Amino acid sequence: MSYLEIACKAAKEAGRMIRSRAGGELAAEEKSSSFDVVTEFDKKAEQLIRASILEAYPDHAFLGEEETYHSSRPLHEVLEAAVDVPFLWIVDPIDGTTNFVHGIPGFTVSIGLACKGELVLGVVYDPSRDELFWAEQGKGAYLNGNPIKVSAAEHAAECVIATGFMPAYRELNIPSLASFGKQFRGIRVLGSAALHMAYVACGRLGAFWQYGLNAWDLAGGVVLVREAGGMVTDIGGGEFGLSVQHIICSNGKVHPAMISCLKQNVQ
Ligand code: 2AM
Ligand code: CA
Ligand code: CA
Ligand code: CA
Repeated sequence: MSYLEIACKAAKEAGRMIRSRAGGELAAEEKSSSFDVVTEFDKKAEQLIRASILEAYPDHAFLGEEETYHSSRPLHEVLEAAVDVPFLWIVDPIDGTTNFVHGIPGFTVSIGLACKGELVLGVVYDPSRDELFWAEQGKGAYLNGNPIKVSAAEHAAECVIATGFMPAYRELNIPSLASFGKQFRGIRVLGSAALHMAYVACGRLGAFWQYGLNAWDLAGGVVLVREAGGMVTDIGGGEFGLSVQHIICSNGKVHPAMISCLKQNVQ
């Protein structure tokens, strides 16, 4: 099986497993705070994906959100070293754990593959809607087998956009809502960064921005957005890299409007 087939299969298996448990009697354990929770299913899904990938490719490296939490090696060090790693799989087993715990649709499985620090493949699976998004560098982006493209909207007023709130950046992000709200058609907070990126890729959203994300939140979505004809940069319009935490994804056309709204926010 190809890398893409393995990633799609693992995402679907993990997604089906978690779908049956969403909103049920889940023991949500607090990680850093009550805003940061994990369940046994985040861990089980990650183990399932890890096992599928490493069984197929035993010499590949693996970075999962939940195992990283217990690792003594700082994340920035792992990401800086990624340029020398031929194959690094970056996995968020449940992106949108808060949705999952509360039984709200919009939690996803996100899998990305980086070769020497560059993302080359991304898969995002939304089990609630049975939507599988995938993309491979140079080969286009797809939703359940059909090619997808970013929105053709030229102007902010034609676009619905989305964001998310990391607790540490809540104060910083709230003022920007006013300037986005004046220019764009609507703002959504769906609760999964990977889902937001998949929705930018298929044109449902015109753009997405968020402060404070980590590589596993983004790894599945970056190639999707790029292959669908969109743009991924840092919050100032600078180049994306695995260590970038403040992000803008868009259809490209409204990227300047996004940057300008966020600049107003910082001033
Ligand atoms: P997670 O569910 O995998 O933790 C929601 O704003 C987005 O931010 C999700 O992609 C979510 O990923 C991520 N996120 C990470 N840590 C978070 C936290 N402590 N609180 C809220 N969202 C968090
Ligand atoms: Ca988390
Ligand atoms: Ca996440
Ligand atoms: Ca997660």
